[in-house]
Amino acid sequence: MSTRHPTLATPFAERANQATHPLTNYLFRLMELKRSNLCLSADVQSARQLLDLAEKAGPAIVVFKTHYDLISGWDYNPQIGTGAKLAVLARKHGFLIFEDRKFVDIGKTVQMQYTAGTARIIEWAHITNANIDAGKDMVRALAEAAAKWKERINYEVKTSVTVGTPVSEHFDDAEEPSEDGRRLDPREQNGGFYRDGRDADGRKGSIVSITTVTQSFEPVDSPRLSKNMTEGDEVLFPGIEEPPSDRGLLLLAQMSSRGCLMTKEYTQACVEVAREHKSFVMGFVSQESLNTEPEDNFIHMTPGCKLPPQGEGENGHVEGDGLGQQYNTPSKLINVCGVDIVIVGRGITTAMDPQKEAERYQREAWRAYLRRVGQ
Ligand code: 6AU
Repeated sequence: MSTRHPTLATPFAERANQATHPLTNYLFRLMELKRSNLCLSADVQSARQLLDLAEKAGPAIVVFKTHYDLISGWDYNPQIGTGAKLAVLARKHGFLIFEDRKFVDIGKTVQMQYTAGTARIIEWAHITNANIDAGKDMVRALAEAAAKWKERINYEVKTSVTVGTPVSEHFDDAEEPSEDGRRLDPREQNGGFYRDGRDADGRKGSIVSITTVTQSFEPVDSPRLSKNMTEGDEVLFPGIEEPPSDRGLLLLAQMSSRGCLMTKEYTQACVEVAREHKSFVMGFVSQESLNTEPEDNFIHMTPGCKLPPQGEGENGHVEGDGLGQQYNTPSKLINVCGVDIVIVGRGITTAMDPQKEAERYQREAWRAYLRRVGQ
């Protein structure tokens, strides 16, 4: 760990002013406002449990971390699905969404995994992360995808509908992909009927008109994640504006697991890549602060965090999980190792009362931060 890098003694409010990434600036201000440097790792089984946890723990946290691929019943609908619902809760309680996707592949593949496919991570996750074993071009590829997406999101799809009488050449049997690339059931394009006018049961239907949908892009100002969701969508966490539409990346620089194969050279390469992509890379998932150059102001988020059971004192020993995970207390990680945000999963999710436990972690982690900056 760097010895007393200036960021270790600098309050988050000041680091916000120095931040080059708009989302890092926002996150530091949110942390001061909520007096929280806690990220909840919501590794639960179902989408219902996930949303319930976000609703309950939302007030205590600043980042909500997901692994969308371990959630059963994840609804991929971009407007009303799980990501969009999470975005509504993020607006209401004031937290950022971090999809812990750990991208690692060639540039083109990670671009597609990030922006397209089933989950369309970029649509609902403010932050994601990457393992840079595949090389630094992958980070550039993700940065370019995020920049392109941001450019596009500032234009809202305007839909206009016209109705007319069908002509025979409209009824060709080839399936066409929808706007989002999905193969459409021919009935989806034809009001519930197959193209020869039969419905699914083989009955003839009579077609009196055909609807044409035209889409164009118009500029919009709002950076909100999900533009089409209305129910409860207007509730905005007080005291701060909506987060910017910029996306952020954390580099997986060190891991909490026993026997981790990431070398010092790998970690150093992460730091160098981060410095090259300051407008996209916010910082690191790491076990210690990696800020060493005077102008470094990266944010550090750290998993492998647990408090000893109540009554054992904040520095008591915490056992690993028997599957390689190792734990440290918030006090050690924040004060000694110099990290900014602790990532807590099972310490909260398996508690009898996850809401109260999240509040206890929030208090402990914030107290450790205040001690570190001498407040
Ligand atoms: O608190 P836990 O042990 O229940 O959960 C820790 C969470 C899990 C891991 O996938 C993740 O943190 N994690 C990561 C991340 C965030 O990338 C890196 C790491 O080194 N260790 C780790 O546990 O969702």
